[in-house]
Amino acid sequence: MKKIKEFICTNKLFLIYVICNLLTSTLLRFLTVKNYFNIKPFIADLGTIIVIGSFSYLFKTKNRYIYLLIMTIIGSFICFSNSVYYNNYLSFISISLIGSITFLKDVGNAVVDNVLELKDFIFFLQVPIFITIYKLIGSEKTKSKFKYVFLSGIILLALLAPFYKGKDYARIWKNWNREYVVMQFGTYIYQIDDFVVSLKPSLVNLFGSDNASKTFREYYSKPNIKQTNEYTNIFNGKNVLVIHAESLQNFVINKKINGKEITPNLNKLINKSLYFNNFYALDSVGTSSDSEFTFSTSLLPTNNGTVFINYWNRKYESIQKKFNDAGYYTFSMHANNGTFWNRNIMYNSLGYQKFYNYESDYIIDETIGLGLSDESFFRQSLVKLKEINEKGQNFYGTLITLSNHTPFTNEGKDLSNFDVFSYHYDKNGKLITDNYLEGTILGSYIKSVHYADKALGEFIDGLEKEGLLENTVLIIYGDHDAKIKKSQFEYFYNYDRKTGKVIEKDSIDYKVIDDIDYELLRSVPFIIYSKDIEPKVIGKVSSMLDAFPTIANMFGFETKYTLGSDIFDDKDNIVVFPNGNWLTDKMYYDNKRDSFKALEDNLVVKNDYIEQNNLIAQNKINISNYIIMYDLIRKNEEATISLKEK
Ligand code: GP9
Ligand code: MN
Repeated sequence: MKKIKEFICTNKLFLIYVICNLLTSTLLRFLTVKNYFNIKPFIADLGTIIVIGSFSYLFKTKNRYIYLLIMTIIGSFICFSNSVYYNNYLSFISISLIGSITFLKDVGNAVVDNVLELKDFIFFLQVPIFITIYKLIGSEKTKSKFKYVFLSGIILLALLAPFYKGKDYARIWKNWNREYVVMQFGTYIYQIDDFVVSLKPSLVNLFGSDNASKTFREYYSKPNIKQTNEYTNIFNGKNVLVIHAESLQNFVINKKINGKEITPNLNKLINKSLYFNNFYALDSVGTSSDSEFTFSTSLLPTNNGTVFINYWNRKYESIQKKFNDAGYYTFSMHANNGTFWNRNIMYNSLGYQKFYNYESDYIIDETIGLGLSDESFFRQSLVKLKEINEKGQNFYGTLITLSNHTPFTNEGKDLSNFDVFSYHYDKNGKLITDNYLEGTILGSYIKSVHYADKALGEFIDGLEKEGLLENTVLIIYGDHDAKIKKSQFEYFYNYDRKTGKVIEKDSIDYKVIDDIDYELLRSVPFIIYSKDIEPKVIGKVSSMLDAFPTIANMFGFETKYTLGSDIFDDKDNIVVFPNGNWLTDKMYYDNKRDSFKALEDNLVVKNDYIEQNNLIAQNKINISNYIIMYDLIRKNEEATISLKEK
């Protein structure tokens, strides 16, 4: 006790450093993942802070302060960036993303408006506190305690180690569920872990590739006999236009406000199409680019960086290559910089023959948000499509929209005048106008979607007029959700339009939106239209991973490495999210919390069911990552060729 007291009296600065950093990292967890009652990350942070701080004792007394101050500033910066990142992506920042950080610049105001919040700056508070205390107490001339302090930090961590399960260690090694690692191991271990894991791609070809190849071979060893179904070959010889609809979420479809449809044109099209209304984008930190990647390859986004940026030089089996092989002209059209998301490079790997993009192919005559307005983009694209069609060769083209991108306004102005006010009569019969969604992000989003729908409607009319729909399959998907906060949906669904007030939280009519409801709300529409298709709504769960196998079947293509399923195959489907959560028609499983939500009444859950699906999800995530990181498709193809030559 005496020694401890003595240590406290003579090492005040060190203790202040520990307390400041511990409180700051704890605050980060409280404001993000909110795991207030888990002591493990707290101890893990404490141990790590002590170990890092112990190195200060290797310096002379006056330099110890400088070292601890630098560590405190780094600590603040880590917590600040994670907080900002979490506001936007509900996840923690990764070093492997540094390559994509330039995109913040292009998104411009969207970042400043939506991403930074006042609370993020609180993490820097510890810096002036630490400096002020140093000024008050000055340098402490104590003997170096490096050995003792370092060891006590290590012992603390060692004592904690048995409280983690094998599963926790597996996750720290793979680090694909970043929130989980922070929730269990605290902020600093996560950040160190991320650093190590992020270095892995560069070291990847040195280590682990044999193991990955073995797992890959085992996974694909079972013959994949594809059953035919009523959709097999139905589209042979038809052209394809895929519309990548920016931030188009499913909840707006067929929804009316004040008696008016938000998306009248999409609704009209859906009535004549195959409409998958329980469909999920599986985007990760690569947002738009992840959805393009998953749609094209039926592989998942990687948990290390972004495929379009970090793994563009791998070999992929892709929908574009299938159409190339079938003699089609394949292209993509997008009115943003071709370099955005590294598309100009990655498109060669996917197999596109041509990329019509902003720099060379579009006249920027009307700007909304990030660039050319959707209306102008579609107008100019239609002219190009006419020319392409006139050449007589079959084509497969993707059109990427832009206007419905966060912040869903154009320099602060709404994108359409869709009415999101609410009206009710008071007891004297006087008409009262309530703001309702006016002035909210959700309100701006709805107006923006209404604009995007109008632009799309004009495009479809244009295609029709030019006869381009006669022999063309039109495919539309929402690329990801709009990242609108849960509280906005709670407001939206609990607003009582008769009174102009939000229903009381304790009322039985109050619709609580929990984390899983929110995940389910993130669903996006997937639509396949063709003149001669029998319209149908497909309620079975499905995802971007299933797009390629489903479309391939309709055109009679065989696929070898796809991880999704043909949605029309007569079997249950599973949606595997890149963070390990999964969804079936029966339940949504939250991998981070090891909990689920039943989606069927009176569902009897067998443990086996969860275990089996966990295994399926794990396998798909692992195989996908292995293929991407270790370039296994290339290796496998090369091995097959050299075997044939022998
Ligand atoms: C940029 C556009 C938007 O060209 O596709 O990308 P996002 O910000 O949604 O990833
Ligand atoms: Mn996008």
